[in-house]
Amino acid sequence: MIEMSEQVCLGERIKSMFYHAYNSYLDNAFPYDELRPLTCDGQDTWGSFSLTLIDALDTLLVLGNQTEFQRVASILQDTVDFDIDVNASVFETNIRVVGGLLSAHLLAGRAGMELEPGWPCSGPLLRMAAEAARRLIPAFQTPTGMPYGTVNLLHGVSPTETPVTCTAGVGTFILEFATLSRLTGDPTFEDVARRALTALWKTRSDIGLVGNHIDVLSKKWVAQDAGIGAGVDSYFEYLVKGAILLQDEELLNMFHAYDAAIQNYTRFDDWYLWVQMHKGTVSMPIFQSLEAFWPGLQSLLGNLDSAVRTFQNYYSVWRQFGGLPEFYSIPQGYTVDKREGYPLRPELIESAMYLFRATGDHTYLQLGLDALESIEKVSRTPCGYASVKDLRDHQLDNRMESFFLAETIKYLYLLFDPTHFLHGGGMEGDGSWEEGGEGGQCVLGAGGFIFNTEAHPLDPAALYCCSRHSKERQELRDALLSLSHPKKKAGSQSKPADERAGEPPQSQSESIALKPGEKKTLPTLSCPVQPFSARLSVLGQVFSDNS
Ligand code: DMJ
Repeated sequence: MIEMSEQVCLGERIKSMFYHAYNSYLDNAFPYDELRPLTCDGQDTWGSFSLTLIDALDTLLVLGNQTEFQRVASILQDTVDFDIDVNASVFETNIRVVGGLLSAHLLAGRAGMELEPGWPCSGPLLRMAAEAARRLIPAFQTPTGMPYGTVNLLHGVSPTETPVTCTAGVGTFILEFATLSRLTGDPTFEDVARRALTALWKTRSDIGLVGNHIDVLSKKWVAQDAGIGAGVDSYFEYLVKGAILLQDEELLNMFHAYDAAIQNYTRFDDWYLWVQMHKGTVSMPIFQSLEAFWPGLQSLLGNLDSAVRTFQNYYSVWRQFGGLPEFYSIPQGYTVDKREGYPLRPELIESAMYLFRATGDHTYLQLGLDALESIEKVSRTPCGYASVKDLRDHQLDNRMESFFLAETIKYLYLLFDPTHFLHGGGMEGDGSWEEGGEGGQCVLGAGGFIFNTEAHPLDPAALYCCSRHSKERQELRDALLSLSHPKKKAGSQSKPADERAGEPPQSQSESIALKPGEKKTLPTLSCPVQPFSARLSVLGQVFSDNS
């Protein structure tokens, strides 16, 4: 049992871990992407956009530091430029940069920032997120709609770019891209993400599984290992979280179909193995540290028993090594050659957070305490926290990935703070909701928060509110157009989505056709009131009617 007073102290320790790493990054590595914690300098890794600062921005607010959040948000607006000749990973830029900027934009109200009229449907951080995402759109212009893995932010896709990419690299866009579309009113982003998802869904095997790497031009599976870990993981995560964020039953149905095949072919004693996607025969009997997000995802779906048992398996590996090795051979009960490292990944802590929220069982706090102690003991350097190259002898690597501050620290902190506003559950009047939108008609945070795969929280209420504003504006526009051009069909002035790509989104705060001083009255938003049939989305957790 970890008492409340101890949980509060642990929260303070986690904060000081954050500032040790964050201040070292600012002092020694900014404006590079990442800190090198052994040589105490910086390097560009996934691009050249001060990645750690973007990724860590919302963590500042999670830890309660409004002033630093405001300062950094303004530095980023002044210094980050996406108009650069850099080859960037489409996946990583989306989850870390677009996701980080979107959540910072959505949290800007709570951070006490000066908000422009119309926020959260407009704002400088939202425009930055849209600008970053727009640079990724050329990657989606393939015959299948599945994106290339890499794009040059200035020139688009190189003619020599490989068409082979991983499954997660195709199916991990719907959260950020639908958020962008629904906040800005520009459908391009959500359209390309959905097209990629539909194309991927159609490539599943006869037994209902997807492989690991696919050719986005020919739709041929190049690596045919099916599993829930590296190369695939966040595809499944986004089907579930996309279903919750967007109240989209089709995405949930896709996940359930995959899950039936996953349970049937890959699950053994609550471990998940890798199997051949067409035959279902075991190809690799290993557990990968990236798979540790799965119990958390299961808990969102209400599959608690299964989640608890799988978590116990993974926690036993953590206890064996004081961290999760990248690969672990299940039959041998040991690490796999050349995969003995632990780059300070968040996944097991993330699952612990969801499972503690769902069960209140202190086993999950104990994992948090174990993680905190081993990271302090093994990884702390005078200049930050270093990835573990080998968990057997605790050799270190000169790298601190940006997800350490975006995810690992954030989930650890949230695990020990069960009343944090990001867990949702606020009661009206307790100050945990805020207003936004024109005339304060959006009640933000009322529907809980959905974390993207880089732990950046997104607010379903903001999406709902802005897309409703946008729809109402469109209806008004159509009505006015049909008055001035009675023969033109309503809506016919809108360009198709592909023609709109590259144009700036229409501002949601722009006032159209209202007389001076006139204000359109909108009903107050609480949260989506008509979820899809027979399922309820409550505070980010989906339960069956009979659960
Ligand atoms: C993060 O960038 C994301 O969580 C991603 O989905 C998987 N890899 C890292 C963390 O391990």
